[in-house]
Amino acid sequence: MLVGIVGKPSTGKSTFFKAATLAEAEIANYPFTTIKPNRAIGYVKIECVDKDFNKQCTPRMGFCINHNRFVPIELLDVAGLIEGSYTGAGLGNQFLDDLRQADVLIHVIDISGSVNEKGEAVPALSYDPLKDVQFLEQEINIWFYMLLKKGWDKFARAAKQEGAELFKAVAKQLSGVNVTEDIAEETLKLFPEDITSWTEEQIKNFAKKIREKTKPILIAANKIDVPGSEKNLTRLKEAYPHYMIIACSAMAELELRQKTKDEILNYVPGEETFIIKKTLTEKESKILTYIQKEILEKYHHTGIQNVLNSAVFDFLKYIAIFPGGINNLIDSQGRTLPDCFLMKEGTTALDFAFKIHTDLGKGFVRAVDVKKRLTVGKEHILKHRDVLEIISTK
Ligand SMILES: Nc1nc2c(ncn2[C@@H]2O[C@H](COP(=O)(O)OP(=O)(O)OP(=O)(O)O)[C@@H](O)[C@H]2O)c(=O)[nH]1
Ligand SMILES: [Mg+2]
Repeated sequence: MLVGIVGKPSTGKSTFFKAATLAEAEIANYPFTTIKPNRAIGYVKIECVDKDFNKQCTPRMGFCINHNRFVPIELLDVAGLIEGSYTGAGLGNQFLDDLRQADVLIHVIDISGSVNEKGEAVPALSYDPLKDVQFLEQEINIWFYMLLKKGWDKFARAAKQEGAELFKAVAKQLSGVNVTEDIAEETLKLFPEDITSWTEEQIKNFAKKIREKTKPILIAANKIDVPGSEKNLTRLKEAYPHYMIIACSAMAELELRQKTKDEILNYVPGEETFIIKKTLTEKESKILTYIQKEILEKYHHTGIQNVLNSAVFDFLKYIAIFPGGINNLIDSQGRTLPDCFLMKEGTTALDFAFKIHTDLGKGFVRAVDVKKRLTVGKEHILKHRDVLEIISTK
């Protein structure tokens, strides 16, 4: 699972990335601070199944705090994109190639309106952040359009050739951006059969539809800590009722995560409260009181964990499945419930067996729903937080 973080310069993409991963990333209030992409592990948070068995798990990857399991995902923070990047403005859009493998994009917007369209600092609330929603989508759509256009002659030939299947040619051309044959085929069905007759508008529309399926975008309305930002948030939600928009303060999350790492606080990402473990300086105390009053009490979280969870579970509709034995939840190295896999909704017991190991899939005999202690077959559809044992001949 790869989550791309995108947006115009200085909206807080690297701050978001750093808050979610605690990896090193340069942060500064001038545009194009990030040039080379940053890649690191972040986490989605789920209610761990260990508590259903009165146990404490020991994850192989990620971690578990108070029965909150943090399952690893990959995050990618890229350079800022400005309007017309595809024509070479700003850093151009070459770096979009870094996002080819992304499964979902988080569009970080500066909801406090303190950054203009070029990413330059301006007084808070002086720029209208609503203007940023469309341009970014368009830039990403144009990226897809340009990739499509590169293969257009091939498509036209495939369309004319007896027996050649157009959707295969389209999927091949766009395989680098995760377009599968299924996606190409279902999207082509929405357009006239003869692609040589398509207008530019239709090609652009096709690129947009394919982009929506392979790189869906949700919005992180960042810098909500800046006084007056709530009004912009309300306007944004009203203007884009069908978008997934989550308010956040990457700066607050970074502060809480870093202080927890330094053992000054106890804070579990995504929670509404934190515990102070050491005497604070006056400055630290002031910052934390602000975070408590202006963010946690108002919004119930800093939003960073919610954005990641929403991207994976609400938007991409993944579920988390744990392998485990009906009589034993411990692996050969003594770890309890060591693994947790993120799978697409609709995953069957057989899909899960293949995910763990091809041999398990090939030799599949039956599976056991460990929580319910029920035997299930190949076609059994799994649910979020299922624990499954696979019985296989191999
Ligand atoms: N008030 C506030 N400021 C923030 C927040 N997140 C980031 N910032 C500030 O916004 C500025 C830009 O942050 P970066 O994380 O470097 O932004 P970026 O989007 O990665 O910028 P580029 O790499 O240049 O595209 C810095 O001064 C940050 O401290 C936030 O949640 N609240
Ligand atoms: Mg950056």
